[in-house]
Amino acid sequence: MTNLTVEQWVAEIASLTTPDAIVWCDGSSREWNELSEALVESGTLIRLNPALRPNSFLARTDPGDVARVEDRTFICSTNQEDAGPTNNWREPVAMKTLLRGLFKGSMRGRTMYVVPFSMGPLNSPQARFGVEITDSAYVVLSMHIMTRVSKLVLDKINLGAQWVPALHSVGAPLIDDEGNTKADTTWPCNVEKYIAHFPETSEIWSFGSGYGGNALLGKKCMSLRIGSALGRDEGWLAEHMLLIRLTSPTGKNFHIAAAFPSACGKTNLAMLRPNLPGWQLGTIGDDIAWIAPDSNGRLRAINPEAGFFGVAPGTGYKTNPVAMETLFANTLFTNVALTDEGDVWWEGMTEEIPAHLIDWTGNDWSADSATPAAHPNSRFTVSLEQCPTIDPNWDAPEGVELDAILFGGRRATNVPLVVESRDWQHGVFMGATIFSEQTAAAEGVVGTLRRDPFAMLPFCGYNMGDYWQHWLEVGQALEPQNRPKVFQVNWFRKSADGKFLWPGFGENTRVVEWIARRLQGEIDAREVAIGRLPKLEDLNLTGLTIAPEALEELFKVDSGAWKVEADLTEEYFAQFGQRLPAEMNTQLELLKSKLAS
Ligand code: GTP
Ligand code: SPV
Ligand code: MN
Repeated sequence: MTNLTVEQWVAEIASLTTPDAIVWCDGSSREWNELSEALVESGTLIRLNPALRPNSFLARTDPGDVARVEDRTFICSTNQEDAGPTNNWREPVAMKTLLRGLFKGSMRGRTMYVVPFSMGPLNSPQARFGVEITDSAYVVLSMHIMTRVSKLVLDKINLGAQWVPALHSVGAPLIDDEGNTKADTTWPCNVEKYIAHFPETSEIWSFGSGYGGNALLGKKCMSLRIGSALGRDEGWLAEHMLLIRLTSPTGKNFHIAAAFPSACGKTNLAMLRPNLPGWQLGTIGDDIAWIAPDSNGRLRAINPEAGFFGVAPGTGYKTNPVAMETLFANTLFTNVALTDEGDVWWEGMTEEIPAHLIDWTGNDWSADSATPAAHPNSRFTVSLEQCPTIDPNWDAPEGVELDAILFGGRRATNVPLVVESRDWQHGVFMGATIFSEQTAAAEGVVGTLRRDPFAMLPFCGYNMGDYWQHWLEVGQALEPQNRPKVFQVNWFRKSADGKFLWPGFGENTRVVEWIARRLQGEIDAREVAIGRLPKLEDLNLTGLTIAPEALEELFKVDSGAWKVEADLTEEYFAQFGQRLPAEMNTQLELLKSKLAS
């Protein structure tokens, strides 16, 4: 943690990056209006038709800056072992030297914004503070929505609260080394990108990208990578999880957190509109949960964010009506298509495809175009408060008591619709072994199956083996009856002809209903090698047409395929060496022996 005051740090960075002006941000609507108008003027934002979508804007990024850049993301700990085999490591002193070189003069001709923000309600014991310095006004606007930007944060820091210095530059100075002025572009960025984290000093340096998790530093950088390292040291968990309240017809509340890899359905489940009579859902968070033991010996969770940065494609009135209703106004869209009426469109938003659009690259588009109108990772940025299903306790400083944790991924094969773990240790094993098909949320080949333990592969700020150990310890410190129950779900299993076996979306209610009934101890389950499956008669299928063969396929546990999976797990675990918790091997052996019998 830095000993500098915010003023000292800002002065130091200003003398390094040499901006034209420094603006201290306060998160006010006046600031929003001024910055958004200036960005419309300069062409970075397009104001949408106010009659259709008031106070909403479209940004089109540089085509080379459209997603998180995982191979440019670094964990800079003194020892490489502490970053572990799943992270890109750099030695901190060398990295700082390299970064200082890049940041030198990087804000010439631009304004440097100082954005004090809180992750979590300002008065929550679980909240953590940060200050982002950025030369992107688009980032400031996004931070307004995604975090709590307030000068009150500076008061807290002045009174001694810890804070994370988070430095960001798009790396596109408007004056070159010879003093010549360059014309600005609508999406300045740099081909060279570094998203660097220093967990030992809780610092973030991000260079070259203006997009999403690369640039909105409160999100993945602070709330997950720095947050997970803080959580390890302080006894809590920073997780890539949605957070919901589920209420049964008899009024019993269940709080559920779920970790699915990027673009695997968190926002959709967080906004589920239950389609079974009497069940209700409250949205608390859609991407990140901070979980800590409380004085009652239970785990409590908050959503540290204040907004949604959600995937646009696939979001429509049929799949996610709650999201569609959330986006009625005050929304920042990035890389979606523009309609002739001045509104937005993306694949999957409506069944009817508009005859003409301007696509995310700014070109004319028609239904017979070869490329999608919206980028596959195009997104909406909108306040949680606009969500019609927002939970009344979504910003309660004390958070909510956690009853269940779900792990999921995109698996065309093997993984059943839902499996319950036998106990906490088995649940940690389930989380540690998640395999998922890669999506467009990060640069890389879409569809490749990769391990994404706890959906944290790109987000864990320290050695993944230590992280599993920390999970084991946090759970074991709780009385067994106080531990959340752990489940694995998979909405994405496919038939031999490549079709999804499960309708998903609103129909996932049937799965969470079963989970809630298990939590209440109302029903039994079926023991199999990989855990506990529903008895088919307990799964509420009223009103759903699904072929009996599809249902059977959804719950099929092919022991041959699972033996192969167990062997792959053994190979995967080997890379962690001494850092692999012994319990993980115990669980693997248990799985193998159950598969053999
Ligand atoms: P990040 O914001 O990247 O962390 O993604 P996310 O986990 O919040 O995923 P999101 O809910 O935005 O869904 C990603 C994509 O998966 C979208 O195109 C959705 O339409 C699709 N999707 C979500 N839930 C389901 C489901 O139950 N079944 C199917 N087939 N697709 C789904
Ligand atoms: C994810 O990729 O998990 C996201 C989008 O939520 S980003 O903020 O860009 O990381
Ligand atoms: Mn995410």
